Amino acid sequence: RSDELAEAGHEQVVFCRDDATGLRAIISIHDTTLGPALGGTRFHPYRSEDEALTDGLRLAQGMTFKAAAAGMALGGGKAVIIGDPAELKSPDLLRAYGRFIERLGGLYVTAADVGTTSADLDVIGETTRHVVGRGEHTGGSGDSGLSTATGVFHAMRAAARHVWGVDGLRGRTVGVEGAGKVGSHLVRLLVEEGARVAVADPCDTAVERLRVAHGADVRRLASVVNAAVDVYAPCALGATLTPATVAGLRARLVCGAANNQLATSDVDDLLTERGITWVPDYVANAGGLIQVGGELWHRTPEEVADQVRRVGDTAEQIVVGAAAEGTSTGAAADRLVRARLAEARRQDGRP
Ligand code: NAI
Ligand code: K
Repeated sequence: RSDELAEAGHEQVVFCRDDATGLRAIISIHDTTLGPALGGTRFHPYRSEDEALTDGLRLAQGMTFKAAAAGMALGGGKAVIIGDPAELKSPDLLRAYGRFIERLGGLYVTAADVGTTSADLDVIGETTRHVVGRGEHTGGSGDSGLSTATGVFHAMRAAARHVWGVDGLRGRTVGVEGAGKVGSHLVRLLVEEGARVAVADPCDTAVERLRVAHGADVRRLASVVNAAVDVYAPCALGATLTPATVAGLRARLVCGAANNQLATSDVDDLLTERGITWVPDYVANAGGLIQVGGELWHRTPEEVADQVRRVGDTAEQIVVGAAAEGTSTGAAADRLVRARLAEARRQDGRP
């Protein structure tokens, strides 16, 4: 395992196995300083247990940062189930998995991720109380794409004020990569704001739906990362910011929903050197976590919407703070997170 992960200092890692259903899962709890570790369950055909562990540990740490940056009383955790969901997933396996979560007594709370759906969470919820993100008919808050898109939108507006010195995105051209559950809502919010939108998505139906809804306000490009746009919004896959794409970026602002946007950690500094403002991914895309966290505390939709709006305030604090201190935005966001964790430990009387 990499030194980086060893240094991350996870609190607890639980290996789960149920031979009757073929379940092999790893629950990684990174940090519970701020609250219970919340993070989704990824169901993926990892090639080895080691690969699954590495992915789970990395994702769990990411959740600690996402929750702390959003100012939530939540820690970071994530679970991975090893196997092809299309072949291995069964109600019995999900129920067996739920029993393992239940045993942790609420220290870990699960949600959906790649390979799991709200319907799966309903089944997991038959054997554990510690699950959020279920369907609306079973008391959950439903799909989180709109909350995530709204948070990205507020972050983008706040950062745009810093970049161009004027409020709003009217007249700016925004390149949205990925027109899925998040990207499609983001496109609508941008069009309503008066921005021009270019979308890239290999899926014809996803783009066609947007063209029908918004007409000439949305055009399609094969790729937006190096297109002539003011803002680049990665909302598909991670790792699209590489030394090569950053060298070719024409946008002055990067703000999107995709997780782990930096292909390598040095890209953060390359963006700063080129004078491009990057809203760190885990800051911009916290809206979904805010929504499912709201389920835990029985928040009203208005309270959740208000906290999603504050994603913009956090983004502003980070881009302004980075500029003032002459660091990258990634470093400024990490500083904010470490300060919040240290403050919480101090209040608990912990070293
Ligand atoms: P999704 O699966 O609904 O949509 C992704 C879209 O990207 C699909 O339409 C797909 O065709 C398209 N796509 C795939 N490869 C592409 C490429 N190379 N170029 C352009 N488009 C491509 O996923 P969703 O839920 O919209 O999430 C988007 C991203 O945001 C993911 O990285 C996800 O991890 C992240 N995210 C999502 C949250 C949520 O609440 N849904 C919360 C936080 C992060
Ligand atoms: K997620």
